Amino acid sequence: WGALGHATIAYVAQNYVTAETASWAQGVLNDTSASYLASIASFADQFRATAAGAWSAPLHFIDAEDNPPTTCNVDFTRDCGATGCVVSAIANYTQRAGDGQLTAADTAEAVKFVVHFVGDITQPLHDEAFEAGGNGIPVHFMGFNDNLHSDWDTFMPEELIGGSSLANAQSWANTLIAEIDSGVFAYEKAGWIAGDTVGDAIATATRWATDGNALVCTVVMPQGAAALTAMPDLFPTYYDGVIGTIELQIAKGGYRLANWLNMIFETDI
Ligand code: DCM
Ligand code: DCM
Ligand code: DCM
Ligand code: ZN
Ligand code: ZN
Repeated sequence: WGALGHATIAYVAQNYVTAETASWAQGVLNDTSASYLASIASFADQFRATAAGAWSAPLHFIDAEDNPPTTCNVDFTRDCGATGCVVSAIANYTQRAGDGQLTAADTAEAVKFVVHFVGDITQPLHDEAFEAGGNGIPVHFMGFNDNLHSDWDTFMPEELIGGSSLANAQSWANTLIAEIDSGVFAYEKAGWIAGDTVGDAIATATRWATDGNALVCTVVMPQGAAALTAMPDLFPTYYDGVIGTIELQIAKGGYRLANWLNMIFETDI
């Protein structure tokens, strides 16, 4: 996701963490403001763009070597790669965030990575190898020549919300929180976190990746990539068909992140 998606996931999570988890995270991040998670939600994207952080680029995704739209699946052993992936990164930084023996700087870094990667794993194209997660699929959106990945990460969410500021993210988060509490997500939210355990983070995050990856076949490119490249513009027909899934995945990421942070704080890993 782009900056808007990550900050929105963070604000949703801030709403569902316990008071104890919030105090712990605010202490670790040395930030007691109302944006203590949202402010650091895109740190990993800024870090990855630096020479010192280039090693972390593969940690934002898992390249599932499946065959969409015919077949979608994730196999951790097959797909994670020698340099790591979003699943192994979530496991590593979950352990480090809860370790209790690391320096303050290393603990803060671990929490920042967890906040970002639990978000990225709900973006379906971050769970797909085909054309580098859609970066190699040229499309048109709102008159721009884009790639499909950037439209899912950034431009379709920004079209929905109208900007990418923290205020935009807080506003979107408030909408999603209402849907989670008593709206369209009220009955399915329990399924978003069912079985999640910090004691087996690889299995949990592989399940999250499998959930996102399935949407590549069913929602992102059900007729294949060539059909999307051939469209004069993804707006409005394709956009209208997928924007509800984008909202679902952002809400899911935030709700999961809150539960995950609560478990990191409460559990000896
Ligand atoms: N991006 C963004 N917001 C914009 C335009 C671009 O966040 N308005 C970029 C930042 C990242 C990319 O989108 O480089 C998404 O990165 P990815 O999801 O890593 O981790
Ligand atoms: N990305 C991905 N899968 C890949 C390669 C990249 O999901 N196999 C993501 C990471 C960023 C975006 O695509 O969100 C752009 O990556 P890059 O800047 O590395 O092209
Ligand atoms: N952009 C894009 N696709 C969109 C919207 C914007 O590729 N649907 C690009 C064009 C610019 C950058 O994002 O390179 C910033 O655009 P703007 O100044 O319109 O926000
Ligand atoms: Zn991305
Ligand atoms: Zn990322």
